[in-house]
Amino acid sequence: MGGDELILLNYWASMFGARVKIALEEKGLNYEYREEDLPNKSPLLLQMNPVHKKIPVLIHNGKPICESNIIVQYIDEFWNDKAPLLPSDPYERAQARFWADYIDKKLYNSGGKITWCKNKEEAEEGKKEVLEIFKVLEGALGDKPYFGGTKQTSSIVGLQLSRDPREKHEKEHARIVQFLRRSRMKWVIS
Ligand SMILES: N[C@@H](CCC(=O)N[C@@H](CS)C(=O)NCC(=O)O)C(=O)O
Repeated sequence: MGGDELILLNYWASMFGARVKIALEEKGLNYEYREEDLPNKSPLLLQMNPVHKKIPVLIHNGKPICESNIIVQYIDEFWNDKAPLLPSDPYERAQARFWADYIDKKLYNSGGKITWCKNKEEAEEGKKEVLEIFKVLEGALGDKPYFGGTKQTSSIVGLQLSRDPREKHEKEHARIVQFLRRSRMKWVIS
C-alpha cells in the first residue's frame, strides 16, 4: 500500500535475506536496505529480533517481522493484490510449502558442510548429500518456469542453489541447472 515504510535488515550473502529481497522485488515494493555487520549487530537488529537476533528482519511501519519464510508469506498476504507468490489452490499451496520446508531442512545443512567444512571428508560428504537432494528436486521440478508454478518456491530453490556447486554438475542435474537459470533473475544475485 502506498506510504508504507519498509526497511530490510540483511546481510548480502544470506540466502534467507535473498528470499525476502526477491519477494519485495516481485511485488514491486520500495524498501530501504540496511546491511548488518553480523559480528557487530546493530542495536536496531537486536531490538527488532530479540528472540533470534538474526537477519533478515523486515520492518513494516516500525513493526518487525522475522524469519524469512514468515516474512515472505507476510509480504504475500499484505500485498495480495499483485504478483501472488503462492498458488491459490490449497493443495498446491501445501506442495509449495512442502518443498520450501524440504530445502530449509535438507539443503542448508548439507550445503553448510561444503561451505564451512572442517576437512576434506566433510566437504565430500556435503557434496554427496547436496547431489542427492538435487536429484530429489530434479524429480519434483518439472519443466515449469517456476518450481511448482510458484514464485516463492522458485525463489527459495534458486537462492539455495545459487550457493551450491550447481554448474559443475550440469550433466547430472541438467534440469535443475536450467531451472536455476530460469529463476535467477536480476534480483537474485544483486
Ligand atoms: N531461519 C532463519 C535463519 C536466519 C539466519 O540464519 N540468519 C543468519 C545469517 S544467514 C544470521 O543472522 N546469523 C547471525 C547469528 O546467528 O548470530 C530465517 O529463515 O530467517
